[in-house]
Amino acid sequence: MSILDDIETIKTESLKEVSTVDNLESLESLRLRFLGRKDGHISKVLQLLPTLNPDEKKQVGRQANEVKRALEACIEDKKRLLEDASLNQSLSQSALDLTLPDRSAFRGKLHPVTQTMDDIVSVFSRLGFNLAEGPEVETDFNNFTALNHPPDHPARDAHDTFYVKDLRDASGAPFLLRTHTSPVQIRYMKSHQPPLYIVAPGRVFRHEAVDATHSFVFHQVEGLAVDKDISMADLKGMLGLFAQHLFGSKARIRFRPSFFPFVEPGIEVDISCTLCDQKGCRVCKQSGWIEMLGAGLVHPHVLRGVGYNPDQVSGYAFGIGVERVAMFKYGVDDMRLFYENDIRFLKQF
Ligand code: FA5
Repeated sequence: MSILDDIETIKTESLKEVSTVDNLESLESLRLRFLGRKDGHISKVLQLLPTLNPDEKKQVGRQANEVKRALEACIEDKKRLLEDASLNQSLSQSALDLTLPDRSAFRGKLHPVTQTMDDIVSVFSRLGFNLAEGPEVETDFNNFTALNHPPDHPARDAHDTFYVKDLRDASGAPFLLRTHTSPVQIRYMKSHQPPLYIVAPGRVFRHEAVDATHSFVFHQVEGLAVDKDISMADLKGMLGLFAQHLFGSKARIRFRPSFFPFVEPGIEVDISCTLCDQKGCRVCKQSGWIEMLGAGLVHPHVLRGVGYNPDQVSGYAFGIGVERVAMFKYGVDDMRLFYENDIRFLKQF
């Protein structure tokens, strides 16, 4: 048998074996047997080349290389087929089911009181108000004195105050946890000139008994506008717009006379209960109205105290109870639910 016949035999046998081999290991050992550098059948043929005459050398060389290339391509195709088959097999055997829907992680969200506070601020910022902030630990001066509560004034008793032990300001007065957001008015007016329109959201503290509508830590959004010729009509118009933005076009407001030392006149503002169309429900306690905020025109003493001239500018201010708004918005009749942090309750908002 000539070398060319040997090459033909190698070709036929190797291609036949490649077609029948059924796993990657056998394919690799087949490759080494036929194409291995040292001992492979093809290499052995090529090693004979130096012993051949030039014509044979050319023919055998060409033939051997052609078979080598064909076999390499064939082995490569088979390898891909076997790899795919083995991947499919392991996928079908494993417990992984790629068609199952994912188990989405539970995402946290903002607390309903925070959402409500953000909503209130967003309504006022759309109406042209800027955001202002103040600290929770305040001076007695900003929380009371500058807001027209002189020392020993009985109105101070209306706010049961938490004092910060052993911490006193330069005048010797104790620091306190702010009892309302109104001191932000003082801070802002002292550092800005009118016209000014601000809202100041934040946490406030009162040493009060907790019940369905009272907490000892709660949130307020303070509003303040100081400009030329501000009147009660501006306050009423603005609060009416606010109520309609937040609770819908049917919402109405009503003013009741009240007293806060830092405004004159002082009022309390109720919003019509849109949950029951004012027919009476458990949230509005059958009255058709919900008390939501205190307000009034900034007292001339306060304006003078921050260096403004009450003959040239006037202003209105209001302080909204955020929890009360949240209760109304979500139809919750007990404020304590907001603080218990029961995930089943909070998940609803
Ligand atoms: C004040 O705090 C005034 N600073 C509001 C104000 C600002 C008046 C500017 C005039 C001008 P009052 O104590 O009424 O006012 O509180 C305002 C709102 O906070 C109330 O209408 C109520 O919605 C809410 N609120 C009062 N006390 C509590 C409490 N203990 N728990 C939860 N919300 C409360």
